[in-house]
Amino acid sequence: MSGLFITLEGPEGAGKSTNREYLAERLRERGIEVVLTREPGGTPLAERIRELLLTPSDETMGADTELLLVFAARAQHLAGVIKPALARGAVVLCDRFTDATYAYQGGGRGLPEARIALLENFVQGDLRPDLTLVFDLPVEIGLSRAAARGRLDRFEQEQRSFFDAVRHTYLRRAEAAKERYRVIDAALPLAEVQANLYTLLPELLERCNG
Ligand code: Z5A
Repeated sequence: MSGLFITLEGPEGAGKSTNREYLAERLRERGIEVVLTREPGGTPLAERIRELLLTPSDETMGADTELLLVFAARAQHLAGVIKPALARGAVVLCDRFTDATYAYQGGGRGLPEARIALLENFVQGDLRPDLTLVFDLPVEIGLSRAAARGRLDRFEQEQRSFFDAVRHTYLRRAEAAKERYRVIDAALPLAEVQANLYTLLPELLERCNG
């Protein structure tokens, strides 16, 4: 595959969607084809699975059910959007991907990493993001940004310890594979976050051309 697969990760309210638009603009103004997408979701069927995952319900969803739904949506998304875009050389900017599964289903729900890795290999083969931007910020700031938006989704209703584990998992993964991850301080004012993202552009452009 000749495109570039960039994922944006981090806890709720970290600014992934806002900064995904910013990065897309910077790349498009240089004539690069950018595909913006998100997980769970990205295709009509995967968006229906997203609804199942995010909508609070009286029936408790089992952790393994949640894991399988996440990967079912991912399989659809990969086949329908991500792989075709990479095959024609586009840059794919994806709001969350499998790092979120390690963070939420692994860290948050406590599922074994080996179980996640098994599904990762099954669904993705050897496809992994080329670059992952982790937007990091203290849990309370992210939750207050999410709360300001109104009704909380099924994940946002979790306990504080869940979000601590999510953040810790992201940072641990970024520390363990520095060549793939860039950690961005998302607690800074937006203009400063974007100034920091701007400094990554030469590297992104080099990878696009390489
Ligand atoms: N999930 C999972 O469990 N397993 C998986 O494998 C995957 C996902 C893929 C949906 O994600 C849920 O799915 C997610 C994990 C689970 N958990 N939840 N909830 P989502 O990406 O749709 O949900 P989210 O993380 O909650 O998105 P978000 O709250 O929209 O966050 P965001 O995209 O990172 O932030 P934003 O929309 O760009 O910004 C939020 C607000 O903060 C907005 O008003 C901005 O204007 C403001 N903002 C942004 N940056 C700043 C700065 N720097 N300063 C001040 N204010 C700012």
